[in-house]
Amino acid sequence: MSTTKWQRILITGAAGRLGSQLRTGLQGAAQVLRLTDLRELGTAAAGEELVQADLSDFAAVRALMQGVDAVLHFGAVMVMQPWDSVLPANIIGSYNVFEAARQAGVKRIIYASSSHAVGMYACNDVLDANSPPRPDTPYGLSKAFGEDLARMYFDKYQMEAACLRIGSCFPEATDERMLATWLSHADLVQLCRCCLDVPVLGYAIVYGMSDNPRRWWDNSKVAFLGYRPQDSSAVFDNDQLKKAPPPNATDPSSRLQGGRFVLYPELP
Ligand code: 15L
Repeated sequence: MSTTKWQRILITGAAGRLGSQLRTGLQGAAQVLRLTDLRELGTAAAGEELVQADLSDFAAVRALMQGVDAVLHFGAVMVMQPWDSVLPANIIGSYNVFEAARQAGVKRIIYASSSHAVGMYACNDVLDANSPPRPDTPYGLSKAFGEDLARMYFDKYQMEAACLRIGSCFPEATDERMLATWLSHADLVQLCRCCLDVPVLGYAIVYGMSDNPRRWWDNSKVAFLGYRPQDSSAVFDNDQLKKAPPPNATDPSSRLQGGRFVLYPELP
């Protein structure tokens, strides 16, 4: 279901892997989509405004926020990155986005958190909206910080927020872990639309996964969002994936939800 209740939605990280999916998938979700990234954004389609900006520059973020009433904050460095790049991009950048949003009177933020905010839980733990972070990397730590930012700006200023603990959002599931963590691009778009459309969002922690038969996450506490994933990792559960060595119970990368990423920085 599309909505036009939003005047102008800002998407950060709009040239990125997921941001570019939102750029096309959320067409029509607002009268105007303002897209920002550090990188080149190409040519503006109808209803788009393109602004290249560095999220670690507060003045630039304040300017980005003018006239915006909802934000999808997907701008960040990727998971296997050292603290030196995580700090300006994910920590300072996210602070700037939330604070500038508050100053501009933004009503709602959809924040791209990550399964790496909870990557140190065991694969046989079942997590829900009340599960506290257990980050596995500097990146995961920055995502936990972003969830706390969202919590504070909702509690103090009633700026509504959904923190999406996104699993593995790729065209296909390519390893055994992804049978649990996979999120299709279409389901990501649907999830974001649900968070934009729901009349009252409040503060919500949501797991970004498709309708996977194997699962570690329980979204029942956020059923009010109406998210109904249409895709499933079952279609990838074939001999190709089973060629990989079977999980070793003592190896942290098989035992923990963050998978091989929990080994960072020892194994890049
Ligand atoms: C993430 O948060 C990354 O952005 C993505 O590249 C994947 O590696 C994903 O996690 C994952 O855990 O598979």
